[in-house]
Amino acid sequence: MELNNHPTVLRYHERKASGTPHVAALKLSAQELREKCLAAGVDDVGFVEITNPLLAEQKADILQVFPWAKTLISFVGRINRENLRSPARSIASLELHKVEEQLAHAAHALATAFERKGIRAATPPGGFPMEADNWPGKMQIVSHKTIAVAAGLGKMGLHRNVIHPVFGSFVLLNTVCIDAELDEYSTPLDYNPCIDCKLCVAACPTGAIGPDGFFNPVNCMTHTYRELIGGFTDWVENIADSKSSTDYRSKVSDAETVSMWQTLVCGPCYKSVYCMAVCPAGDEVIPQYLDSKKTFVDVVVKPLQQKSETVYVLPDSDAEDHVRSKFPHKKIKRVGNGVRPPTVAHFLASMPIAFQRHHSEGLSATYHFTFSGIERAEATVVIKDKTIKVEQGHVGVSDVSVHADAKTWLRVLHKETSMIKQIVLRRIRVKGPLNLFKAFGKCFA
Ligand code: B12
Ligand code: SF4
Repeated sequence: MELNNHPTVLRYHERKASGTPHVAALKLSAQELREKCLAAGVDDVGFVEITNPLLAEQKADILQVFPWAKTLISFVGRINRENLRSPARSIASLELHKVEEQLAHAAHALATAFERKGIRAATPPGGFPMEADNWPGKMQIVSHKTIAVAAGLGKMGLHRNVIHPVFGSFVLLNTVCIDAELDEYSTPLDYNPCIDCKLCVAACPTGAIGPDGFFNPVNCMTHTYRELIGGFTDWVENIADSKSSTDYRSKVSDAETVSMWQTLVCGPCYKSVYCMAVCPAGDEVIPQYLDSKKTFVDVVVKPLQQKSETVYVLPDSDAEDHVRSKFPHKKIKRVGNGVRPPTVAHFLASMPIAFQRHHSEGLSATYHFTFSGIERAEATVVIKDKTIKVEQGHVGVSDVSVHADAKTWLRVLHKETSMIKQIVLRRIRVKGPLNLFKAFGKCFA
């Protein structure tokens, strides 16, 4: 059959001749769209144009996957508070799954409605699945938090989660990308709902949140994502390295194996999320806190602080010290988190994320790195006042300079060979005081 005689093609020409547009008007009403989103089951919504400067950092990544995207529809799903606050983490995890599903269904229904109107629409996931090929780099296509902030749905609080003005921290986020412009876009909130009470700092079992706004994503991830991504990798390696079932059981308790099964079957079992659970911000949440701060702490914060549980930490990390000093009744379990930089570029980029700032106390030094072999790179790392700065090239005067064969350096990081052996073999050469080089290593667990 000739293509022009095909029934589908004939209908297309008929529609075209009758003037029926196959693409709807490309400037949509923000008000109408808002009503549609709320009807689809989201709890609040805002609209951001792809050219909004607040999206500058992620614009290229979004356009690479959705080159046609003109508008981002950002929305929140409200989390039931008592479920998230429960010391029974199964209840909290289930609540998070339910809200994530609710948002995914709403996003899917909206995308279907858009497509039927001839408008391209796509629904990047709220959480998992993500682009796992990019691990341990950026696996998410969109950063929902930044979009939600630009859409006026809240601001990032001290704990780095977005706090909605009404629902507070009890929200999950999602985004739909569409190929249409709106007649009106949202503006960011003119205040931060975070009241700086620091209850998230007090409740976080790993000390990942600093009272000064510092956040350690790796210490958070090692604990709360024990059964996800890198934690899962570590579990698999425990199996691979075990000589027998008895040997495996000496590393992983039966309860942990059952919990891993739960995660695989029922969705992630998060170990914590206490930072969101204890947050009193937001119009709906704050009365309970302002009525009596003491009762709020007794009823909401203390049960989580006092809970006997295992906290997963990297050996010799700030998190390990934190549990020991703040939560001596909690059990510390030293684990790996499966994060292995695959390249020197990844190693340099991941340093600020992996930095254990309290372990750098008293250290003030500049390090020059020169990598050769499969990857050539020069970098400067300055550690002082418990901060780290990584720059390309050799900047300033170094206290220690390190020349390393790139492949060998990565093998040391992956614990496939020892640093001392490679220094003796001169594949890694260190010039400068050895104690400063050792102190550098202590800043990364
Ligand atoms: C990566 C990620 C994480 C990482 C990093 C967290 C972070 N602060 O970015 C880890 C594993 C630690 C994590 C933990 C949690 N997450 Co999370 N996470 C994400 C994800 C996929 C991307 C976040 C993002 O955009 N970061 C970039 C910018 C915006 O964040 P930032 O804070 O300015 O920058 C940090 C990161 O970039 C980080 N980073 C950079 N590169 C890498 C690489 C690795 C390997 C890691 C670990 C971190 C990291 O370092 C920066 C400094 O802290 C989003 C889903 C999505 N697709 O958007 C959910 C999301 C942010 N997470 C969410 C939640 C609920 C959590 C948890 C409560 C855990 C849970 N479900 O168990 C904790 C809370 C921790 C906290 N206090 O922030 C919600 C937050 C909802 C809200 N109200 O804001 C989101 C939006 C999921 C959703 N759809 O609702 N998460
Ligand atoms: S999710 Fe848990 S470990 Fe991570 S920052 Fe929040 S309270 Fe801390």
